Amino acid sequence: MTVTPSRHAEISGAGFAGLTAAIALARRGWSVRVHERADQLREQGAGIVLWHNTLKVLEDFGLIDEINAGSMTPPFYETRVQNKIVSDEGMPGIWWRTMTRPFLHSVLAGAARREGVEIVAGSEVVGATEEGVIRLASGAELEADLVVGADGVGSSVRDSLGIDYERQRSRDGISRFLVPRRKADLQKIEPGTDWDNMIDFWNFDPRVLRVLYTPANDRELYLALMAPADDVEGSAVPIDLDVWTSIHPQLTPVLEEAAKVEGKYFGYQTTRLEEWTRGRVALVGDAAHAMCPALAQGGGCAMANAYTLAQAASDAPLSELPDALVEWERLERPYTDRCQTRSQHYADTRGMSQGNQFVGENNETTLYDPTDPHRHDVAAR
Ligand code: 5PR
Repeated sequence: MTVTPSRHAEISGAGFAGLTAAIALARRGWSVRVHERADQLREQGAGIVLWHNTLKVLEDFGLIDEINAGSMTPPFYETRVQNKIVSDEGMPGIWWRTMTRPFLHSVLAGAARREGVEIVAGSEVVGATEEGVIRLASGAELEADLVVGADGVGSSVRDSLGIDYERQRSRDGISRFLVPRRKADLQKIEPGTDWDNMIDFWNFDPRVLRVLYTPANDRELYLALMAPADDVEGSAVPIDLDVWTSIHPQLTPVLEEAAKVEGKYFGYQTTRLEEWTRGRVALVGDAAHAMCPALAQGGGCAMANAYTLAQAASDAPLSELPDALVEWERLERPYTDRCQTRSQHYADTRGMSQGNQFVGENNETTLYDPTDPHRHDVAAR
């Protein structure tokens, strides 16, 4: 690890990408300030699956014990269509953990603070320049050697630099909930089912409504409810309990819990930027590459790219930092581009209903190791 003192980074966004970049930079000797426009530092989202690529980053940060203590690996990954099992696999050889987003966020925020990162809540970054100056909503301007735009799909950092992008939408979308497990009640309905499995329940007839059931720990269950955007009842939040229980009656206890939660429906989308960097500014996470969640790699690519960005920026002489960012994008972006294309494909075709797709080239980013210094050797040969 190169330790490069007296380098300073300003980061917009204290989500998973921004905090990962912050930790990785601070561990390489940078002084780091993270701006979060929300008044409180917390994660609004529900659940997440982390794979090898992100777990390697968390391992490098020394956070695996903490992550393990608050997460789980479901014994099987099961897919059902019209409540018939089409695949049920133990995901051999794949390192994966399920957890809640608030939990992952608190682990990252805690680690960032321990590494000396300054996190400022209620501080909104409205723009940046390629010379490395950020502008706050308050009018203040701050200079940095590196600016990281980790400010989400609506990124002000990206838009202030005039970086153009395409947006591709899918016909489906999702609302997500954290609810109590209610395992005993589920077992009363289906005693033979292992309610610790991750189960992807698809239904096409009489209507397209899908429930992705993901235990996140002993107490909490992550439910993702997918419906076409043009299904007014199916995409309503709070959810229409009668509609959902009529299609998925075996999930009634946990759907009842989801119906109590406010929630928000998000349409699936992919954004592709003309470039991820401009001068001393680099974009990571949804600011750079919003993607469909089919392969569960939005957070994974965000954290992997934030980590490798910190590496690339630390290894370069400061005067050559803009070129180093261009080179970082050239090396790392193709993995994310391919993952976005695959995830969009599975969203458009509803192909996850065919059973476990975590095989072959679909696992390219899942199994990626951002901490391996030789990771590009094969591609370069
Ligand atoms: N997999 C995961 C997930 O959270 C979602 C999807 C697939 C882990 C929804 O966010 O296809 O929608 C999906």
